[in-house]
Amino acid sequence: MSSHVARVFSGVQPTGNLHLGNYLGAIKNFVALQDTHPCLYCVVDLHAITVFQDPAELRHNTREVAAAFIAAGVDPKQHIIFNQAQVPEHAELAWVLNCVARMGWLNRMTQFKEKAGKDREKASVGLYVYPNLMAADILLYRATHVPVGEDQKQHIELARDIAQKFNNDFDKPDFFPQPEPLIQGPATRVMSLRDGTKKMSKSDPSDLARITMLDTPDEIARKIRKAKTDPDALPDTVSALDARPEAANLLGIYAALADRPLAGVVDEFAGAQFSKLKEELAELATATIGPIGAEMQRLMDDPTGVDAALADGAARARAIADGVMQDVRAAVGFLQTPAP
Ligand code: AQP
Repeated sequence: MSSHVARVFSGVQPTGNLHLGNYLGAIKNFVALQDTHPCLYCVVDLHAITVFQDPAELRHNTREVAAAFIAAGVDPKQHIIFNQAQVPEHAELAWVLNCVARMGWLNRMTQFKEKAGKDREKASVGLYVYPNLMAADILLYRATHVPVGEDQKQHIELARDIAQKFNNDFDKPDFFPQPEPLIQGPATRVMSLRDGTKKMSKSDPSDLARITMLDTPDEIARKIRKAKTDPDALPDTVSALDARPEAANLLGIYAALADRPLAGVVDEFAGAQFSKLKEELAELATATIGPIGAEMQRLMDDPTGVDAALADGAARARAIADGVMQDVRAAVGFLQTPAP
């Protein structure tokens, strides 16, 4: 039995084009967890620079992700929202964990292989050790639960392995908890609207592939209208969706936005044409995402409120991180001079 108190941590990169996949896979679940857990939600700017970011855009995108957290319903007073660079202990713990994690473990990470592509020699060293920084983000707060989309499962498993090796290496069996991924809801892997076999992603060259949190109602409706389909009517069982990626994606998005189980949504649209589903999905998406985008826009018009929430959150995050980092330094054997 772990003696650690339950605590939630998760992060989103400020790399622009925040989309429906980020919302349904992560941010919507952040909001739900606030009722049951103390939560820290981080704009992970240190992760973003593993691929070059224009500095002015990085500042803008950092505020935009924080605005998305708040607009979606995260309460920055009851919980903590902050950007990673304001808490330098993330980088400090990441260094220690670089020395705990093994090369062989990182070599298995599929996200690095996908993001580095064929030209692996030209990828930044940061992109390669990204999962160690992610483990540091979580363990710095001894977080026990991490709400993420399906694509992050392998990184959380690595964080568990790193936590366990640290505990074993330094003979402190309960030093770090084993963080649990929370991959929840009917849309844990939202797919591209142009290709139901590809993940919806910020970097897809086609803007039609994703619905962004700042799309206007007209843009949302247009993208759903143009979404790829297949020629058949919608199926009447969930298992039939295995062979129907585009139907699976649109029905999954509908279920997640409506907060309903997928089976009920499949029943409702069984035998209908895609056009009916698209019409109702456009209406639902506009009603649910539209107000969040409008509130994000309002917060971004004068970002002083967002900046204040991030500064206040960083100070409170740092108070937790400082205590854990002192324990880490002591465990590793770093000499610490007490403050005068
Ligand atoms: N398509 C998705 N479906 C469900 N969840 C998703 N997430 C990302 N894409 C989907 C979840 O969103 C959270 C924040 O992700 P991130 O900021 O780390 O961004 P990312 O994974 O780099 O986003 P993209 O869109 O996948 O970017 P690129 O274009 O770089 O590949 C995470 O919890 C993630 O699981």
